[in-house]
Amino acid sequence: MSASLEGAMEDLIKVFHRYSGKEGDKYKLNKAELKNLLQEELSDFLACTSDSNRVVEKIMGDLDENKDGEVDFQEFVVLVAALTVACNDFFVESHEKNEKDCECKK
Ligand SMILES: [Ca+2]
Ligand SMILES: [Ca+2]
Repeated sequence: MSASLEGAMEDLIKVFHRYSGKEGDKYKLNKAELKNLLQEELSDFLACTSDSNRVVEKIMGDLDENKDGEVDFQEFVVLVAALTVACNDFFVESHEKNEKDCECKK
């Protein structure tokens, strides 16, 4: 699998529409669709939280900038960007930790 930004952007769009098209407005995620997307696509992320319903409520409230009760693509991208930043922090952190571990073994 090659990692390309273009491919990642395309995937992002495809994933959004796969879930947004299930109910109601085809171009927006309602709460059920958002929950479905989070469970299917970000299961590890939801797995570390004990109360997934509350997390979905919280994410929904945080994301829904224009308060129409649904998450459009623009609002969704904000979530993905925030999660990506969080993942990057984790990546950098564990990378640095690994390097330290290597030094200790020398
Ligand atoms: Ca929808
Ligand atoms: Ca909205």
